[in-house]
Amino acid sequence: REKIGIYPGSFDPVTLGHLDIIERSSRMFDRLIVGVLYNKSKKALFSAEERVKMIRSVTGHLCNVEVVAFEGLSVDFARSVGARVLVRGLRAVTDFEYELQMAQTNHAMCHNIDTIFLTTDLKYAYLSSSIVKEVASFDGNIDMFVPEPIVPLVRKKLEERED
Ligand code: COD
Repeated sequence: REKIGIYPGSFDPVTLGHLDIIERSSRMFDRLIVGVLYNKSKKALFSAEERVKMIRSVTGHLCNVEVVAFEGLSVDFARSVGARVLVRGLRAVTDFEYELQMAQTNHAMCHNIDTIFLTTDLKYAYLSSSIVKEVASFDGNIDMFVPEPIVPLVRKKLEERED
């Protein structure tokens, strides 16, 4: 039986911290499916399709990684692709409470799905998609936060929004 894991998230946009979790967790499964949540609110900067494309463009070197958009509960998404493990990243204690609650809710809804947590690489411990958007919106340099091909896309998107 194939070992399939899912890594669900917003990835608005994908950061080097996310990419590190994708690379490391892809080695633990036969297939890792990155699940991009469709606009849970209309607040996302990038559409789900754009986010999927961006993640694909930076994971081409990982041949067991697939990227798809999903709607609804992540446990339903996991079931639909035959995954029993949900991967999440932990940065600091501030992530912990929310992550624990979500993992427990997911487990209560679906007993045969477990969540595993990978601790962030220290280099990326402070990084989040919101920080990237914040810095970029003030014209700050985001080169050290997101994979190289993502930098101009974030700039362009923010410029379009200002118009
Ligand atoms: N280093 C390591 N890990 C990181 C870093 C970093 N620098 N930055 C982020 N991460 C981790 C996050 O901790 C998270 O685990 C993952 O990467 C994705 O992060 P985000 O911020 O892109 O995604 P989230 O946290 O907004 O994703 C939330 C979900 C979409 C997974 C969640 O809302 C969800 O499952 N929604 C669907 C409805 C549902 O099932 N809800 C849960 C039951 S109530």
